[in-house]
Amino acid sequence: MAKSIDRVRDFFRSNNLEIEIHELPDSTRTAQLAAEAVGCELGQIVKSLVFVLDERDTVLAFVAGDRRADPFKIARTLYASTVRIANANEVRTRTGFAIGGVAPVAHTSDEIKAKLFDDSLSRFETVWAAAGTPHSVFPIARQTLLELTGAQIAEITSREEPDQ
Ligand code: 5CA
Repeated sequence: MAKSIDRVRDFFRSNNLEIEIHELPDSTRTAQLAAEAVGCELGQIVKSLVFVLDERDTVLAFVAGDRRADPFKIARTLYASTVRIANANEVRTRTGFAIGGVAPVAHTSDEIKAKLFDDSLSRFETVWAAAGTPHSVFPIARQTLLELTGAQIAEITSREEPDQ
């Protein structure tokens, strides 16, 4: 399998997108570290979080770095009974990326049931997301990311206690 960062790079190339991946000496494995590494607001970092719906389906939630994804709101949005965060192994098998480097695009599985886009990201014109490793991120117009992922905008977060 291609190195995970190469999958992201190839994805941009095949979609004719001139997006520069920033490979950083410092870790970007959490939103806080990523914001510090690139010098942007915490909220501009998009976390690509993996959830398991009804113990079966995969859902990706793109969440602002200063917000906490709320599984109850995700369940409500998707009319699901149960929603839980995926464990490390599930994240890897369902996206092809490891925790800390999950990109919002170029997943190895096309069996992702739904993609949700935190409505609070509308605060930012440009956002940053992981490029497949815990040392790489890329900037992208929020609207471009929304269109590329085909995600649905929804109110799925709460303000307090952001995820890592
Ligand atoms: N590269 C950064 C900024 S884009 C990044 O990937 N951030 S993240 O938030 O998307 O990835 C870390 C997230 O992984 C945490 O918010 C948390 O939801 C999840 N996570 C961390 N450890 C675990 C774990 N042991 N099991 C399940 N999820 C975890």
